[in-house]
Amino acid sequence: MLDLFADEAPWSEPLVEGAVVLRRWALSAAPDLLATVADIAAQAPFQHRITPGGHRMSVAMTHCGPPVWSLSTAENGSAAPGWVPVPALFQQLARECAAEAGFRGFQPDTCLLNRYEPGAKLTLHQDKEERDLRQPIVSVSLGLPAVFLFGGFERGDATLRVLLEHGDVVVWGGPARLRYHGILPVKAGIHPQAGAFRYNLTFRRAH
Ligand code: MD3
Ligand code: FE
Repeated sequence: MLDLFADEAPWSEPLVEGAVVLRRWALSAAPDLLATVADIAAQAPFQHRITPGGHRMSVAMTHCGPPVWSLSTAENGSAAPGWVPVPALFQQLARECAAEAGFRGFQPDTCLLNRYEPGAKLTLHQDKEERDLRQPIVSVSLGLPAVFLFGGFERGDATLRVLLEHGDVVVWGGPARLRYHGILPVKAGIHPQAGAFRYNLTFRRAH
């Protein structure tokens, strides 16, 4: 396929106040990132979690670093059984991207890895489990493309649609941090590096 963007340098697109899309910023690191994802998944397999309402999530998840949702069980920074530390490559990419978006000194301590198979989606939600909501979240999309929904501060607010593709990075901070957001069902396809999946890595300072 002729890819008109193959030789293009990364560029950035402001989304709303506090959020910026860094297009293709993770493109050159993508093969290493995907190898690292496979490595993490070999130790901490992707799982479909059951929601509090009893539904199996279509997105499969794993993580490195202490998980956001078990603040009470994440102890003292040493790698307890069940999670692996955030790899240096992840740390560095997250730090660079945050700095590019104006968040200097970002040091994520956890990374949530989401894996989408065709049809998988994430309904509108807010991320507010992290202890310090002044810290941004850096998200890296790999593999199949997906339509990201960006809403307001109430579930029913109008949403903006943004296509996120392989290598795209989004930094969410400041007033954007508490906006509702989600992912529309991923369309079937085969990505040359990621196969039949979309992956999303979110770097967070959770603790
Ligand atoms: C906007 N993941 O893991 S990443 C999530 O593509 C999540 O897998 C989506 O939403 C995905 O919680 C979207 C983009 C993202 C992540 C966190 C945000 C957008 C955000 C927090 C606040 C506002
Ligand atoms: Fe989220």
